[in-house]
Amino acid sequence: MSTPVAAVDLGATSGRVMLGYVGHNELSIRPVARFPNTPVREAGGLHWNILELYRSVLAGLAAAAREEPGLGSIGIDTWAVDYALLRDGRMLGTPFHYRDGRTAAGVEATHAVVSARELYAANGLQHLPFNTLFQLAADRESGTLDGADRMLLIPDLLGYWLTGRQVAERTNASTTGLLHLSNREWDDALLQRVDLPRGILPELVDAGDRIAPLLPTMRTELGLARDIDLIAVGSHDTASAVVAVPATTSNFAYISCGTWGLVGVELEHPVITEAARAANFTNEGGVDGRVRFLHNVMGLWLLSESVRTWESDGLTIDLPALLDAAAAVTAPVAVFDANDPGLLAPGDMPSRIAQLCLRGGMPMPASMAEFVRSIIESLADAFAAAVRTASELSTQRVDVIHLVGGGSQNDLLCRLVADRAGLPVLAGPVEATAIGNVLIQSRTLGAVSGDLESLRAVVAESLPPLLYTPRTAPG
Ligand code: LFR
Repeated sequence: MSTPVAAVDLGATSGRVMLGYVGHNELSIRPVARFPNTPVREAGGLHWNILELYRSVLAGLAAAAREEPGLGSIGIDTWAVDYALLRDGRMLGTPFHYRDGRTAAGVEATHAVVSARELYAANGLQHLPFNTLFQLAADRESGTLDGADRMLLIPDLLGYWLTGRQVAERTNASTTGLLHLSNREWDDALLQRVDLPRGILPELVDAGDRIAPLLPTMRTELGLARDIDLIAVGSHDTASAVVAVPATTSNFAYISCGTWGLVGVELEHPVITEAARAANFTNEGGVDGRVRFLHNVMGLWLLSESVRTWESDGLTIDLPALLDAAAAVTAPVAVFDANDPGLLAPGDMPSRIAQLCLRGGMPMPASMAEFVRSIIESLADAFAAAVRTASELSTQRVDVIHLVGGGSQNDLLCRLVADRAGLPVLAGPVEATAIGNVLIQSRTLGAVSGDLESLRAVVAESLPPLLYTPRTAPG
């Protein structure tokens, strides 16, 4: 029997604690707790309800310990870029949500001293207005940084509360914009140039490292029978998801589709050409030193924010029925730019989409079903285009697209991506992120061994993906 491990996986709309079991060529995973992640807006901005999330994580871990008293370890992953500021170990304020608008001031202040080109050469990141370095610059400009002596990314913050040790796991640290691409160490020269305090950044660790045992008080609180370690996993959720792509060839692209659609290829070396910068492709750090060469497409956010708008207008939405109705739409619908930055902030998504259609001279969706069809067609179009661009820019051949995460359950999306890309789509697993988290813990515990290819073979064997064959030739 394999040693059970607990994966804490927090996404932008919901969190979960899963129990995972990995043995030689077998893997299984089951949820022990699921809870919503609902941001809160106050006069000062949009925030994560971090204490509520932490409470839910603790309750989930306690449930995991009850179900599996022999629990072997814990790993934590969340969305990237966001952080808490601390002083003397205490959190200052409530972490901001990356969709908060305060970052514009940080982008401006940063670009005043270092150009977008220079930044790309140093950190290899696509420009996203919420990259950590822009958020920190905004905090410096507003005085929010004053008095802080530590910055902890969200998974590292939760890990600190569990173990008392402050670290920065490298895959997630790579999304800050403050790691140098050449050695993936904190970039002292850049920090100095952009006037951010080096001292707030903790020691770096790698996925697979043992961070520390849980604090004795936490062990008691969770009802754990013995000492266990918090193990660093790909703490950036997308890094964990890419670990669990059930690829059996090296010529694959991935789409990790949840709130965002992260579309790209895995590489050994970064690509920081001018063409890659212009296409806004990022070189994020992957597990085992791989490079996640990808582009952020808006993802299912477009759908969830539309549903939220309709519901706040008093409408009752039956999402499965709405998706069926969208699949049955036969009239041609508008394909808008799913990468449009105007779609980033929370708000009235249907109106913004209608505006995009109007500006593009495209037919306005006439019903809710047509709206949803238009969203999914537009996402599929952007996904297919990003796969093509990733392949061209990296010269990595792509024979198959792996679509993992929540979006892999959306039959229409998978079918349309296959058709628009002219490539087979292999859909699943849905819980790729938690599985990647479980696999890296299990490798550290010795339940499984080998490189990412061996881990992926275990996923492919245990959770075979669903094939969508394109009805068109490659475009
Ligand atoms: C996906 C994700 C993306 C990151 C975005 C913001 O959950 O982690 O990879 O760009 O959220 O953190």
